[in-house]
Amino acid sequence: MHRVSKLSFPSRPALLLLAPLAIALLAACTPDNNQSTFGTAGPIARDQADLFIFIFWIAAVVFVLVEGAVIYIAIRYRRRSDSDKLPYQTHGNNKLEITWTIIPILILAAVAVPTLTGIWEQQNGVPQDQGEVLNVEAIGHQWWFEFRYPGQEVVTANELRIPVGRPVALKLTSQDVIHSFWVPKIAGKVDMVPLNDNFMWILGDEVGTFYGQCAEFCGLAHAMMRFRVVVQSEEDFQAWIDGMHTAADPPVAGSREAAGQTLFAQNCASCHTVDSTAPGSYAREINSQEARWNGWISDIENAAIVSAPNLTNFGTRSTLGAGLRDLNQQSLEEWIIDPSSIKIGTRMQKHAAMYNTPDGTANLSSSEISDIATYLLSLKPGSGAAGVVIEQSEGDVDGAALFATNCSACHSTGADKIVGPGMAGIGDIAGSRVAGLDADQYLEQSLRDPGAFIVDGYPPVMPGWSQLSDESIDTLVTYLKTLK
Ligand code: HEC
Ligand code: HEC
Ligand SMILES: [Cu+2]
Repeated sequence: MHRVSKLSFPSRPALLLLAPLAIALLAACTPDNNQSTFGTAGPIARDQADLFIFIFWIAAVVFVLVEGAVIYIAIRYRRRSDSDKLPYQTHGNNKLEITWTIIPILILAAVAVPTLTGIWEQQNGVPQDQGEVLNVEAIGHQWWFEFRYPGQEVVTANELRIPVGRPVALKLTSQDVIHSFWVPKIAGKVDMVPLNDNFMWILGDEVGTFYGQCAEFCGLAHAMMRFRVVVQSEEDFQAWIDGMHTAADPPVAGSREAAGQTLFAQNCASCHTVDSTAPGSYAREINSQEARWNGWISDIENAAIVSAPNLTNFGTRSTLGAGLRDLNQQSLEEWIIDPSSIKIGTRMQKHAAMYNTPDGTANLSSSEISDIATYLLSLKPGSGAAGVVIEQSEGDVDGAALFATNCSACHSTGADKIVGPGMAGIGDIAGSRVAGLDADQYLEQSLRDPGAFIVDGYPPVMPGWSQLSDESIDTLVTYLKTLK
């Protein structure tokens, strides 16, 4: 007779080793764990957790009854002698079969009622009676989250701020592959699908910071694609919105921040916007992000630009690298030197020209890196009135600085194409672009009404500059003509 062999000896300690692992995994379920779905902080997550507990108890009862019966029958009717005689064989028992068909139907029906009503309410039922609904668009990117507030004209990344107790209607989408939006203690999970909008609403009913995580495998750094939801009092939230419309104070000439600003304009501004505070800059950032995306798509291997987190008022953020690290001078320097020391596979390291070095780390000295980090951390709402354009102090408008802050995201001062054409030699070309306009007229017109002439082969994404003073426009035109 064939005997089933016992577990061979060495595998038993291996099984014992699994016990601590199982305990460690279970520890993740304690309600205080940052990503536990049990300690909830909003009605959606609470309904989901309640539904889970309800189904869990039904499953537990079914488990105990079925396993109990199996064990009881196995013991009660075990083989007691060596006799090979078959026991009495039964086939079919209508009463029993009808019973065990009906019981699961009843159980599934009982589970379906709260499940379906829950799905319906969470997808369609943004409550209108709990204060004005806040609309937010969340966009997944490999490997970070972009958040746009169309009503407030604010765009930020990786830290979603919402007012406590107010419903937030989320439009979820993705720019590349499928991601999933999940904030275990507040709500989840809904897929973020390219070219397709999904909707959900959330509400945080406790002030605090909550962990979010991409919940759909999306490539190499999927597990490192996190974010935070910061639930704030209504006043703090409004103050944040106002701050996002307040430009940082320009760095003092000669300071480390000033050096950092120039280095940033040269190395980083083609992908990152830092000045989305002025009126009109929201639309501009959405255009730029689209243009960066198209730039990347058109040459995925060698593109010099790709859509990237907006860094406006970055100094007010608390995390770095999509929720991976606390943000401070040291972590920020590490990130700039070598993003993959914090997160593998970033498009920043793959495409930013400064990482084109033998070991892939930044082609900048440590003091330059430190200046850039100091500058980024200094980006906080300044003393200026809301919506001020970044210009140098009055009477001292410097063309290079104006260009660095307003134009260098899309134009290099050399021949390289970024989003728009490189500006080297523009003074010579400008006079022959449009019949009847000399160089000065053409350049000025290009700035005052960018839609008037579109250079062949480029997307019509150049924003208007109505917010720049006449003096600044003149200064820019003069500066452009110096670029050879
Ligand atoms: C080719 C485009 C590109 C360039 C150039 C670039 N970055 Fe980035 N940057 C990215 C992308 C994409 C990410 C998102 C990476 C991720 O999280 O996967 C990023 C992320 C960041 C972050 C983290 C943002 C956050 O929300 O946590 C910082 C800070 C940053 N970059 C700073 C810089 C600095 C400083 C420079 C110049 C020295 C620079 N970047 C140049 C594309 C770029
Ligand atoms: C969001 C990206 C973007 C920003 C920011 C931007 N531009 Fe442009 N610009 C473009 C694009 C794209 C073109 C080419 C298509 C067109 O003509 O509109 C262009 C064209 C131009 C041209 C015409 C070039 C030619 O060869 O005829 C000039 C001049 C110019 N930009 C100057 C500026 C200046 C100065 C600033 C800053 C105040 C600026 N741009 C900011 C995208 C941008
Ligand atoms: Cu993802």
